[in-house]
Amino acid sequence: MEINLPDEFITQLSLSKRIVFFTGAGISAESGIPTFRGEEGIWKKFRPEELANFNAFMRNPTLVWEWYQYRRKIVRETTPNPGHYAIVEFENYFDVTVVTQNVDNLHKRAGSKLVYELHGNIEKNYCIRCKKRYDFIEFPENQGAPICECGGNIRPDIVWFGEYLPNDQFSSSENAAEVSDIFFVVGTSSVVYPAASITNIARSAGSYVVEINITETEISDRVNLFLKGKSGEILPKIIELIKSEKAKT
Ligand code: BJW
Ligand code: ZN
Repeated sequence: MEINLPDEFITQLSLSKRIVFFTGAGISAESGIPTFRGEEGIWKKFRPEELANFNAFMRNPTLVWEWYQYRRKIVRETTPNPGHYAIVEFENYFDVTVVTQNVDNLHKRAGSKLVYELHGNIEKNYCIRCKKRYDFIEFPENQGAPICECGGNIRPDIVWFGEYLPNDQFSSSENAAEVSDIFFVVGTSSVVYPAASITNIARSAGSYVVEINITETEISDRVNLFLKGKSGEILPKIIELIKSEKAKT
């Protein structure tokens, strides 16, 4: 795949110190994890209002729990892809912050050091009554929704529709966007709020916004640079470019 990296972007890289990667389901697509929207998206088969909100969970905890068990299995069987690893490599050259909407834990598994998780983590759970944590525990399959020792339901630590984002993760992400020199928006449709508002913060603060996506999105006409293609191919190309520029100096 031939990608064209304009001189303006190359200059911008050479002047930059702080980089934020704002990522969505598309960065994990090449690991085999389905995205949410679009032709291959999971919401084609499963309706979000039936599975991804608290009322749905209370109506049918087992249905919702089994849905997450199914997704956990997919996540555990996959590995990070070259896109995740390229982001880790950026740490050799810049101060990198990853702000992810993904719950799949793949950035951390790849080795990224600073990751803010805006929509939670599928490997984490808590009791809705006493808030006891049940993180990184493998629950047995086909045994229904687990119950805490206090009698409350255990739920995945994922932000469902209508729920607030974790305040510390969100405000730290806003701060990182505010002081970033380059802000990459990778593999997200940018339709889910308030997460998508982080890009507006970066843009208003004067950060150079680069979008990487296989298709144009809501924000493509408002970014400094749109790179069309797979993140697992484009991000390693940018790393190659950085290495060759460093070799010149
Ligand atoms: C590639 C690629 C490759 C593919 N390389 N690219 C009306 C207007 C505005 C807002 C609202 C509204 N009605 C309701 C709201 C609020 C709502 C919202 O934003 N809804 C919109 C959908 C309309 N937001 C909320 O409810 C949030 N909370 C909130 O607002 O709290 C305040 C409040 C409190 C109380 C009452 C009322 C308000 C919470 C949002 C939580 C989102 N949670 C989910 C997870 C669900 C659980 C689960 O995982 O099962 O988070 S939804 C889902 O979408 C998930 C994702 O993180 C999120 C974003 O999706 P993402 O990552 O962008 O994926 P896709 O599939 O959309 O896009 C993938 C992209 O990748 C595509 O562009 C592809 O082209 C690309 N791609 N392969 C590069 N190889
Ligand atoms: Zn409990």
